[in-house]
Amino acid sequence: MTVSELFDPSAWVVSPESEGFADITSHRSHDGRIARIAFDRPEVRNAFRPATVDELYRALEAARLDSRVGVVLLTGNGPSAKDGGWAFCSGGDQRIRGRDGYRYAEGESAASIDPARAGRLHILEVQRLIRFMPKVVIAVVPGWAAGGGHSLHVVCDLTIASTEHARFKQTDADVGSFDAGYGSAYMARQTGQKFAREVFFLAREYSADRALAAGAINASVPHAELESTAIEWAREILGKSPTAIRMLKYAFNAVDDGLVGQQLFAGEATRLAYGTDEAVEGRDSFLEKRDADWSPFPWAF
Ligand code: S0N
Repeated sequence: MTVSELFDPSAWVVSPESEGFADITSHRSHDGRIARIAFDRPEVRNAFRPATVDELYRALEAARLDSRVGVVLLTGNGPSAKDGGWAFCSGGDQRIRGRDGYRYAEGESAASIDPARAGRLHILEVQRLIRFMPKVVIAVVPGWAAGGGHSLHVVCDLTIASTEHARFKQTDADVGSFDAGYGSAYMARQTGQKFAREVFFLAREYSADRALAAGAINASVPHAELESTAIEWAREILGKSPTAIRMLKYAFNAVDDGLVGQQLFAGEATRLAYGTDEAVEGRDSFLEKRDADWSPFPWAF
C-alpha cells in the first residue's frame, strides 16, 4: 500500500497500536526512536472526524509511553487521488459538525460511533498530549494546515513545511469556530500579536516562506526533501541528552502554562531529585524510623 508519495517505506515499520486504524497511519523508524504519525484522509485535505481524533490520540499516547521514542513527526499523507492536492490537516470535518451534536458521516451510524465521543472537541486533548509529552513533536507540513489543522501545527514544538505546497490558513472565523487556547493565544506568543490577529481576523492564505518570515515555522524546504529533512532534524535532536531536551521543553512551556506548566517542570525536577543521595537519605530515615542525617548535604553550592 502506498502511504504517501513522500513516505519511504524502507525507513519505517508499522506501529502495533495502529492495527485497525482507518483515518491515520502510525509508524516507527527501524531503531524505534522516531514515530511518524500521519492523517490519512487526503480526499478531504486530511480533515479529522471524532474517529480520526481517537486514533490520533491512541497513536500519540503509544509514542509517549514508548521509552525508545524521542521525536514524533506529525504529518499528512498525500496527495489526494481526486485532485492531487496536499494537506497536513484541514481541521474538523465540516460535514459531521452539527449544532445539536454529531451528524453521522457516510458509512457511520449510531452503532459505529461511541456516543460518549460524538460531538466532543477532543482534538483539544490531542493538543495537550502534544504539548505535555516529554518528547519533541515536529509538524511536517506537506500542504494545507487550515482551521484546527493550523492549530495543531502551532502547538507542535517545531514546524517544517514544503516550500511548494504548504499553505497556512486559519479559517476558524470563516466557519464560526474559534480555537481560543493554544491555536490563537500561543500563536501570538510565537509571532507577535499583530500577525496572529491578522491570521485569525482575515483568514488569508500564507505560503511556507511567508510563514517562515513571520516566525510561525522553523523551515521551508523543497517538497521532495520534506520528510528526509524532518528525519535529519529528528536524528540531530536524538543525539542530545533526553533529560536536557525534556527539561528544556517543559521550561519553554512553563511560562505560558501557569501552574500546569510548573507542575510538569516540577514533576521532572522531583524525579531527578529522587536520584540523589539526599532524597535516598530522606526515604531511608523514614523506613528505618530514625532522624534523617542531612549533614552531608550543603545549603549552597
Ligand atoms: C483547506 C482548504 C483551504 C483547501 O482548499 P482547496 O485546496 O481549494 O480544496 P477544497 O476543494 O476546498 O477541498 C478538497 C475537498 O476536501 C474537502 N474538505 C476540505 N476541508 C474539509 C473539512 N475541514 N471538512 C470536510 N471536508 C473538507 C472539500 O469539501 C473538498 O471535497 P469535495 O472534493 O468533495 O468538494 C479548504 O478545503 C478549506 O477551507 N477547508 C475547511 C477548513 C476549515 O474551516 N476547517 C474547520 C475549522 N475549524 C476547526 O477545525 C475546529 C475543530 C473543531 O471544532 C471540530 C473538531 C472535531 C469535529 C468537528 C469540529 C468542528 O469544526 O466543529
